[in-house]
Amino acid sequence: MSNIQQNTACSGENSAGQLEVAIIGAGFAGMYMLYCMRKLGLSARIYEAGSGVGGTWYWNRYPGARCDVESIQYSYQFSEELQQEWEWTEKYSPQPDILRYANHVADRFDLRRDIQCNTRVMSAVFNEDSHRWDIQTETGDRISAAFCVMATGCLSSSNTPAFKGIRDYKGNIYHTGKWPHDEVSFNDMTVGVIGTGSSAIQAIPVFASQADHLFVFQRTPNYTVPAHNAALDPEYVRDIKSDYAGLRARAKTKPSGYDLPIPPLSAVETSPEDRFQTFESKWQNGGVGFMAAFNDLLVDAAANETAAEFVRKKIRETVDDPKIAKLLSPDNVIGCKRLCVDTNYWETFNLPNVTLVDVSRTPIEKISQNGLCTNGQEYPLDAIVFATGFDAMTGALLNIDIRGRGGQTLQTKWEGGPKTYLGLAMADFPNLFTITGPGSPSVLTNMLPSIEQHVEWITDCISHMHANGLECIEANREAENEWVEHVNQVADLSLRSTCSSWYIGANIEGKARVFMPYIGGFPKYVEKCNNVVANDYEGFILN
Ligand code: N01
Repeated sequence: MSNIQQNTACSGENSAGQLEVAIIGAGFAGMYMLYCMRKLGLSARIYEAGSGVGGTWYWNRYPGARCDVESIQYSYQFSEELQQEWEWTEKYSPQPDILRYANHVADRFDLRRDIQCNTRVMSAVFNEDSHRWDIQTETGDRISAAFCVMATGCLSSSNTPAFKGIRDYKGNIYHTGKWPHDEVSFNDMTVGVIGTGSSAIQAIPVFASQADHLFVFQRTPNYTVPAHNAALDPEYVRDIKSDYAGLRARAKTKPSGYDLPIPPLSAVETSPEDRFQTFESKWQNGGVGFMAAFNDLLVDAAANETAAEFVRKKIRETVDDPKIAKLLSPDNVIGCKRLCVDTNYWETFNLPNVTLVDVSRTPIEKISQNGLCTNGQEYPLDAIVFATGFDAMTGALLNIDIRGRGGQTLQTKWEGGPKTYLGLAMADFPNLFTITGPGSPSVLTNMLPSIEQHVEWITDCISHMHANGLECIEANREAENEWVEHVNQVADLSLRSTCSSWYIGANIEGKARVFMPYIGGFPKYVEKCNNVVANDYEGFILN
């Protein structure tokens, strides 16, 4: 690991004015974008709402938070030196390690002098006279930029359901996606957690180890597989580092952008005994690779049910009380909502200080002064944790007042669901790019390679424009419509589009129900992006 002194703050001083590229967000996407713009010799600056870099890993610092994609792969590949010098110590790194890595990158590449923290962007308006973006921040900066790059993240706008009485509650309320920087201790407290998604499933075993009593308010049970996290074997790391490029190249041939072998085997065509052995070996290996046991788990309902029933059996075997086991057992498609990865989640419900409260039929009525009310009963609580997820993919963008040609707002354009060309750009919003926007593979892939692919595409595009004296690039409406239609069509081929998940916006009241990420897989998507360039930026208008 480098001994460069880590500076967790940003050092970019407040400065308003003219920029070539304004970048919104200092997560992994924003930082790499800044790095690439500097390489092109362009003036670029990041505006970041938080007080430090790291994006998701800056905000989601709840106990138990870790990445469930192997860190060896959930990392940048643009710098061989960085790959070689950084030492991941665990298979699935905890949040503090990933945040340390983000800070290391900021220092290693001297990014901080162009990162302005504590600066929330409120609006970005395309000025049709100057052909530039006029950007305003909450702190009063006014910036004019030729290009505006939204690196705002897919899961960064937290969702707090508007329960009655929240304001009257006397205890502390936390959201996993906006966890305080100071240490939170639940020792000797009675704590309630709302939600049983990935965040809750990681946090619940930790809360249970601290709290006097933990109440888990569950609306829908979720499938989870064990992480079997472990320290990384230095010999394995040496092997990877001796051919990191090989690993990265293999990963890019996989739909998930993650090097995970997918056997050419169908679950329904495999004998029950062999099928069980395959699931068991994937289970013992741990992690999201469980869904790669067979090639038909996400396209064939009968195949999917074999995996679902395998997990339900594990729940019955692990949880002592059959009634609790039943309540914890999902009955829908496994992998439809994002599969969770845990450490001792089911086991936690055998502890005497943990109570599962089913709110599926009797929703949470209100938050009272002293706790939470459901089914006519008040649960007195010293603290409540909302593990209630995010307004995914579109929330962070729609929180900014973005206006394109003719003053058209993004809110209006996306009324019926997000519309983009390749998840990268939009008709009527010239010179505005979204990194891992809706309509790109993003959340269905390993985010880091997807981010790098987008940043490099945008960088090549801006470089092309400069080389050819071009001022504006904008998706053409027909190409955008065709892409949106294609994104919907491929979504329909997968079981993933069949349930009420955040992928289709179902977790947010009033949000249009559209399957937002592109499910066609990383290689197909990259091929499409490359073909667009090879065909002279097909589907874009340049002038
Ligand atoms: O959020 P979620 P999350 N009353 O939306 C419940 C990524 N991630 O933060 O299912 C009662 O999955 C809701 O219930 P239901 C990952 O991509 C990655 O956990 O809507 N309950 C659900 O149980 C993940 O998918 C890692 O019925 C209410 C929960 O809140 C994504 O982030 C770690 C409710 C929300 O679950 C989001 O995960 C963590 C209400 N009114 C997260 N409203 C990695 O390791 C909502 N709920 C990489």
